[in-house]
Amino acid sequence: MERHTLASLALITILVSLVGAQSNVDDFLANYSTSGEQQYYADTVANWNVAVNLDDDSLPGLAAQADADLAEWEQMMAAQATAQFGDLSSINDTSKKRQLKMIQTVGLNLTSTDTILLSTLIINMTTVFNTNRICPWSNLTREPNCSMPFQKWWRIDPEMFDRMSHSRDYDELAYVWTAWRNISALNKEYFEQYVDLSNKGARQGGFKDTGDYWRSLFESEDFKNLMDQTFQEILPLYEELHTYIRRKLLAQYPGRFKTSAIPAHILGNMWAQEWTDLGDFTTPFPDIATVDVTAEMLAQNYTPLKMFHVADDFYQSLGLIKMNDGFWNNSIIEQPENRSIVCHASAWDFVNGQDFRVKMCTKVNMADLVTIHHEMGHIEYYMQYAKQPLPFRNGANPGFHEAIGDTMALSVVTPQHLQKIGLLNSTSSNEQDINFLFKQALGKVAFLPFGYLIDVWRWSVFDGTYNSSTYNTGWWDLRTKYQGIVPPNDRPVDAFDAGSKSHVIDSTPYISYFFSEIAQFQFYEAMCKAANQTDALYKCDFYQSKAAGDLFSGMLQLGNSQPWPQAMQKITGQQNLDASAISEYFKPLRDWLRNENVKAGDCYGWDYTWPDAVTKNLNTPRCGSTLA
Ligand SMILES: *[C@@H]1O[C@H](CO)[C@@H](O)[C@H](O)[C@H]1NC(C)=O
Ligand SMILES: *[C@@H]1O[C@H](CO)[C@@H](O)[C@H](O)[C@H]1NC(C)=O
Ligand SMILES: *[C@@H]1O[C@H](CO)[C@@H](O)[C@H](O)[C@H]1NC(C)=O
Ligand SMILES: *[C@@H]1O[C@H](CO)[C@@H](O)[C@H](O)[C@H]1NC(C)=O
Ligand SMILES: *[C@@H]1O[C@H](CO)[C@@H](O)[C@H](O)[C@H]1NC(C)=O
Ligand SMILES: *[C@@H]1O[C@H](CO)[C@@H](O)[C@H](O)[C@H]1NC(C)=O
Ligand SMILES: *[C@@H]1O[C@H](CO)[C@@H](O)[C@H](O)[C@H]1NC(C)=O
Ligand SMILES: *[C@@H]1O[C@H](CO)[C@@H](O)[C@H](O)[C@H]1NC(C)=O
Ligand SMILES: *[C@@H]1O[C@H](CO)[C@@H](O)[C@H](O)[C@H]1NC(C)=O
Ligand SMILES: *[C@@H]1O[C@H](CO)[C@@H](O)[C@H](O)[C@H]1NC(C)=O
Ligand SMILES: *[C@@H]1O[C@H](CO)[C@@H](O)[C@H](O)[C@H]1NC(C)=O
Ligand SMILES: CC(=O)N[C@H]1CO[C@H](CO)[C@@H](O)[C@@H]1O
Ligand SMILES: [Zn+2]
Repeated sequence: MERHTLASLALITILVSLVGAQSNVDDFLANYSTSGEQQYYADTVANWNVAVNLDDDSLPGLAAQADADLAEWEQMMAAQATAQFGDLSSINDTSKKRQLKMIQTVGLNLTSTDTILLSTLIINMTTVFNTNRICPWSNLTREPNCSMPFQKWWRIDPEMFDRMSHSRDYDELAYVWTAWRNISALNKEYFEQYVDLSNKGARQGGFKDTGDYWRSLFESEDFKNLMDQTFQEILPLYEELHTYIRRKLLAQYPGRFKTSAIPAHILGNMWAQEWTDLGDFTTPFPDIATVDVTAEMLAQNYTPLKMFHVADDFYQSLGLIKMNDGFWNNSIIEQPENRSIVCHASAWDFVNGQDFRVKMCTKVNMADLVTIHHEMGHIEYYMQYAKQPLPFRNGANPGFHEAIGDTMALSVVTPQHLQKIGLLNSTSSNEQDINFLFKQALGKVAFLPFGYLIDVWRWSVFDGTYNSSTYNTGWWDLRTKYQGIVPPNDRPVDAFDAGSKSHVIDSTPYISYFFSEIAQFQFYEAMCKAANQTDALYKCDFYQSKAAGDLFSGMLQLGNSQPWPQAMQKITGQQNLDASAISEYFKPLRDWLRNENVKAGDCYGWDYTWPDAVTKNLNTPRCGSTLA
């Protein structure tokens, strides 16, 4: 492959500006798409290879080089576009103008050397994350047993995840939680270097810092404010759930905590981001048949492959595009025995219109069935917009991308649908409905403050509000303020607890998940209307509705060819992100929780400061203030 040095890049820029006047926009854009497909393909292959084989030391270097080649090509095209078309004031066609504007913006603008360094830092952090292990906990002595052979030590996935979900031993949970953060702290120096370098690239790309660049992808004036307003809208719902769950946890772990904010390690998840696994002792009506179909899936000998086919069938039932041969041939859907891979599920677009893959360490359970629909949503979006010009082969914004598969899953997990596919004998009753909505809330409502705060934290890191000596105190300020949780022990001064989350160290923006959690209910509501579903929103299953599928694909096919409010309009008939659909969905549960919390005479909220909250009693926060 031809390599351009910086000097030749400058020369090309000069040459192009001399002869550029004659070139025409269509030629330039056609060339951009053709050569871009090759560039993106090569880079995607190199990064895929690393993710599926962390044991091969030669692969990270190749991926970093591929990233640098791609970056160099993007910079060259940006320079050409600017040399030929200047500030685009002479381009009248809005679509072409939008494409050229995107081509002229490279985001992180770094030299090859710096791009390689940046990629290497991220890969190194990912490797630390995915290859370290901790000593297993001994049930006998109730402490870690480091005499076990290394092969039996616990990985983040599946062993640590499994213990965080299923252990009900307060001390074991605290051990796993803390040990994982000890590993995370190994990445702190890498992360500091990553922040500096990424910011340098953002500034050289014309942005204030990396957070400014990431937010620009949403094309919204005052995006921070839009997110904060949206969060405030759903906060009262979160507080009802928080209050209810805290009461259950106080009963489950009597005397173990006295804080109004909940200890972060007992919420059934490594990051307390979803509380779904607390169902065994928090379900509103425990005697009613469970809405979790994991046991039934196991009884029916479901395999990961079968789960993927169930998802593909659902998409096809709406008339959407089915997964292609390459998808089935090349995806990795089970954790290999013989090597480390990045287990965190992901969906890959090789940007050549044919090659789409998922990588996932699938387990047979209901949560992974939902995750499969999520990842397949990314693939469906890739396939739907594959015919767009290259610059538009993206989600309407990054939040849309996260919402596609989740919108499908909202329909799939309804008892109504699970009954249709033979996984549940529905006994539709009020109690079952509340159990169902409660399970959904442990996943989706519990997630809202977490989905919001990750990037509130990172924006503040990138803009310098937090520096390396305040990473951790800043992190816990936000965790307590928004989620109402506290760490189970005093954190060491050099801790890097934010780095315990994969998206933070692999440089994946996160606010998109928050956006998605709101928008997916808007999409779902719109598709339910198209399918003529007139019952309560949370009961809607649009399985087999071509009308719903057509509405969806009309939006998906747009890709990023128009600003996201246009895509929102296309599916919902209006342009705004809006929490009214999620609020309507959870309304029966919110009323039920309110009633329970009031009956128990409980207080709402928590102390917003950390670590002071650790020493305060439960009843200090805003008793009754959200009861109005
Ligand atoms: C596009 O590529 C063709 C051949 O690859 C070349 O002749 C033409 O000048 C290019 N056009 C532009 C606008 O770069
Ligand atoms: C992974 O890398 C190791 C070390 O280079 C190599 O032996 C192995 O064959 C690779 N596995 C796959 C599936 O590529
Ligand atoms: C763009 O529009 C302006 C004013 O509408 C017109 O004068 C100009 O010729 C147009 N340019 C092109 C390239 O079509
Ligand atoms: C990445 O990790 C490798 C292996 O541990 C190390 O040699 C290299 O210096 C690290 N790279 C950076 C940029 O820190
Ligand atoms: C410890 O107990 C848990 C159940 O609480 C069990 O799943 C696990 O296998 C036990 N571990 C060992 C090493 O026996
Ligand atoms: C610790 O692990 C070793 C090696 O497997 C085993 O022999 C020993 O019994 C374990 N100790 C406890 C307390 O579980
Ligand atoms: C975490 O690291 C600290 C030292 O920084 C050590 O004292 C502690 O025992 C470790 N905890 C676990 C659970 O690994
Ligand atoms: C990238 O940085 C170089 C060197 O500072 C600069 O010449 C170029 O205009 C920048 N490109 C973009 C697209 O910002
Ligand atoms: C998928 O695998 C089958 C069987 O090995 C093969 O015939 C087919 O060409 C492959 N298709 C793609 C697109 O990889
Ligand atoms: C539903 O009930 C029937 C009859 O009792 C039983 O055979 C079947 O296994 C049940 N299916 C599920 C999914 O529970
Ligand atoms: C939905 O209902 C409307 C009005 O009754 C009807 O015109 C339309 O065909 C129905 N659509 C579907 C998909 O059933
Ligand atoms: C109520 C509200 O937020 N309205 C906004 C909806 O979106 C349009 C266009 O994006 C804005 O102009 C409105 O202010
Ligand atoms: Zn995703």
